[in-house]
Amino acid sequence: MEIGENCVKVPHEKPFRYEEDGLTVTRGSAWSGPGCHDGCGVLMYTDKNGKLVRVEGDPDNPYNQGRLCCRCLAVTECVNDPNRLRHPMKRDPQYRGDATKWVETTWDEAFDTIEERFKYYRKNFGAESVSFWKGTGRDIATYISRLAWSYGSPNLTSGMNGISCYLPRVFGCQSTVGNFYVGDYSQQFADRYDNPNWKCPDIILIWGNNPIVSNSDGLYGPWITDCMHRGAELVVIDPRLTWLASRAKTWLQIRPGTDCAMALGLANIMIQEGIYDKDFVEKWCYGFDEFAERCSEWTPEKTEEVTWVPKELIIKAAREIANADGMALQWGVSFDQTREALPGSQAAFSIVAITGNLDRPGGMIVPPELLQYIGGWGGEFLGEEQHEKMLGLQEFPFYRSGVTNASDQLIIKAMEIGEPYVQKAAWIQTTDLLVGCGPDPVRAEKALLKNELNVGVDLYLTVTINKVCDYALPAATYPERNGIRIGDGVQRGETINKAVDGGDIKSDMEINLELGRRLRPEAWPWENVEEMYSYILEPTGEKFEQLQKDAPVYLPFEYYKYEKGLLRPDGQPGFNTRTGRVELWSTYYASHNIDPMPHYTEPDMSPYSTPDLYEKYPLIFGAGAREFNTFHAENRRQPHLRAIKPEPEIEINPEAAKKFGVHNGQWVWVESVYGRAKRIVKETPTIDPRVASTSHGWSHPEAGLENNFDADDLNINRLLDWDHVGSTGVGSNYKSNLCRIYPVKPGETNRPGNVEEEDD
Ligand SMILES: Nc1nc2c(c(=O)[nH]1)N[C@H]1C(S)=C(S)[C@@H](COP(=O)(O)OP(=O)(O)OC[C@H]3O[C@@H](n4cnc5c(=O)[nH]c(N)nc54)[C@H](O)[C@@H]3O)O[C@H]1N2
Ligand SMILES: Nc1nc2c(c(=O)[nH]1)N[C@H]1C(S)=C(S)[C@@H](COP(=O)(O)OP(=O)(O)OC[C@H]3O[C@@H](n4cnc5c(=O)[nH]c(N)nc54)[C@H](O)[C@@H]3O)O[C@H]1N2
Ligand code: SF4
Ligand SMILES: [Mo]
Repeated sequence: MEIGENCVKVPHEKPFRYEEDGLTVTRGSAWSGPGCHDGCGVLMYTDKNGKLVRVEGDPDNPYNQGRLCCRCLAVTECVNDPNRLRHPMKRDPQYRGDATKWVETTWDEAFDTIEERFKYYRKNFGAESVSFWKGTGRDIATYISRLAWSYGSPNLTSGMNGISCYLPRVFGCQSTVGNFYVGDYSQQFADRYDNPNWKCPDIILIWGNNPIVSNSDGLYGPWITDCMHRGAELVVIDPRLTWLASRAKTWLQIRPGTDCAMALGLANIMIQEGIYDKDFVEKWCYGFDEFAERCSEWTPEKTEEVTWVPKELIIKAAREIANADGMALQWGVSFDQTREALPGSQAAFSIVAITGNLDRPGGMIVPPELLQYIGGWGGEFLGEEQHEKMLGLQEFPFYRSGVTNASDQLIIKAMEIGEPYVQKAAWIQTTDLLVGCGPDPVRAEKALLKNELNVGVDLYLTVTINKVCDYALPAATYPERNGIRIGDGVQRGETINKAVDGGDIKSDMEINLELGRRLRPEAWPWENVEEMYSYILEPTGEKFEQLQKDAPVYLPFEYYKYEKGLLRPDGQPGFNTRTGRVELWSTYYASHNIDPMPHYTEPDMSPYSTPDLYEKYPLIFGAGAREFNTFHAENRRQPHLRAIKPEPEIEINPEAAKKFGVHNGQWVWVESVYGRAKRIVKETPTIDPRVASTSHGWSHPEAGLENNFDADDLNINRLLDWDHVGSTGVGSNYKSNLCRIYPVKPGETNRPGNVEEEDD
């Protein structure tokens, strides 16, 4: 489609770069780094010396309407940070772990060596001997996938056991309706809340998500409060009393990891009371009777027993959701971070279906996609033979259903034992794997150390790079580079516009283009990244340089696509499934030998699945609830952000504090069967006495890289393990494990050489 033809361009009074009060202003959007998935409209102010002096929200950008959260407001503290990695660095592999042994090198030397080594491994051991780690990936993921696949390696991975971010929800949704749907907050319209076709949701069901804090998956959190101002009410399902939960009509304080049971229980009430959308179900749903039968065992009593939520509240919530004239499901990573993540996501999405909230104003919508590179870019270069070697494909047949990530668990194992084939090198780009991304960092570190060559690409010399890498390549922040926005429900065309010259650094895209060109020239035919962006934008008819001026550009949008034949490739009315209907009984899951309907499974560790363990570790803990000021392992060294929350806390009920003999403000060890990490007790009366919650990604940069920023002591992922994933290879438990708590004694540490290490 031509941009311009039926598209809405937001009018700009000024060009994308202009002068104001002695400063240069560059209009653009914010993507990583530092980390975020959102892409809010920004105005970047640079002074005469080219230094970034402040960043403001662009009031003309409909996405954020002039607002910014603290991480963008403080981005100057990252861009101008003297501690940034400013030149390519290398270190002799025999000194891995020694922060004093890094020496500066040139880009040419780094590229030459990496090219030579990667070609050598490909020739002698197969390209599958090199793994590519991308963490949350951001818009960089697209280019990492092309690098891995064009090189010939199928072992591209996130570093999150069981690919437990986003993907399980996407599958849960697609298994039912064939597309990925998001809540309708008017984000697809350039005139936003004023658009006459839009309707505010009556109810926003915030489930395992904290959008005000996390702005996750293409949603800008303040849209929720915008909708509340316009009459939307909230039902929140969360073990914690979040800011939004405290303003909800109904808050279901759920036992972590039991969301699937809750979904089946809610659906059962709607079905028993006949308050589901009978018309929609009759016309459009497949397998309703079987689904109703499956739900029937989930009486309010049983649902209460499993989820720990009083049945009266569950019934109240079911009625509120079912009776809403427009309900948006705002769900989060908690669904992905349970072991059996697929049925849980499927169950939750079934509620959207039986309440008829698909493709309607104020319900759930299929956002128009400018560019579809969400599953990766460049798969055609991998070839069938190499794809067959992707780790996970043999063990988890579900991976054949279009899963583009290899199993990180199995890559770690291959590094350890050389089976089913050897591992020689790792490319670690935009992830601090050993500080908060993957579980069990001790094991991951040992495995990575077996590789001959590890390369890290980051804004900083991170703990991961210091512990295991031989090269560190400095990447650019968003004010220092050009880019285009891809992925995450993009309903608009945006560019990232360079405002600052970062010196001897390169953008991730430049790095990947250069290395890609050396390793597989035909996959990277572009002279520069701007040419590459224009190539990607070809289907839209817009060139990068033009989009810079025009952005944001909004695509046309329609509701009720399923009635108009706009969802299916064959142009017929209906949903994009085999039956053309919403499949409450999923033919897609059935064809992959998965139970076609959702069923509940207890978490790996729980008071009921492991009662003996529960006696020793009598607290359920969730690791990783997001905080405003930090993005995973990032932002700990930006003074204004750190000041918001200087230290890692664990929220426990005062009753639990008493039971464990600890008190508010005290440093404690939080320990599971796998390991322990330090936290400060935050007595929180609103949390269940049997449940604890903490954030992840913690380090103390002030402790110095020679001490690995204290990450050995602070990384909560030491309490998690690589072994347990869902039966499909998708999903793992980050948010429902068992722990105990005890005070830290003076001098106690997890640093190598201590007791815990020797026990390993
Ligand atoms: N316990 C626990 N662990 C979790 C989670 C949880 O909830 N609980 N969540 C999981 C989830 S959902 C995710 S997605 C992962 C995320 O895990 P990661 O992807 O590792 O997340 P970050 O710490 O944001 O990013 C890591 C590194 O990227 C660098 N970086 C930032 N921007 C850029 C850039 O533009 N270019 C480059 N090259 N580097 C950049 C940062 O400096 C940082 O060192 O963590 C997972 N780990
Ligand atoms: N500031 C900030 N923003 C971020 C990130 C960040 O690190 N910092 N990370 C980004 C990434 S990669 C992701 S994936 C998203 C994730 O964004 P969210 O989905 O919002 O992630 P969380 O804060 O981990 O979890 C949301 C809520 O789920 C609750 N919860 C925990 N366990 C359960 C459970 O078993 N059931 C239910 N129903 N609720 C539960 C937690 O208490 C929390 O309030 O955020 C993105 N945005
Ligand atoms: S959500 Fe916050 S950090 Fe992310 S782009 Fe918007 S303002 Fe920046
Ligand atoms: Mo994530």
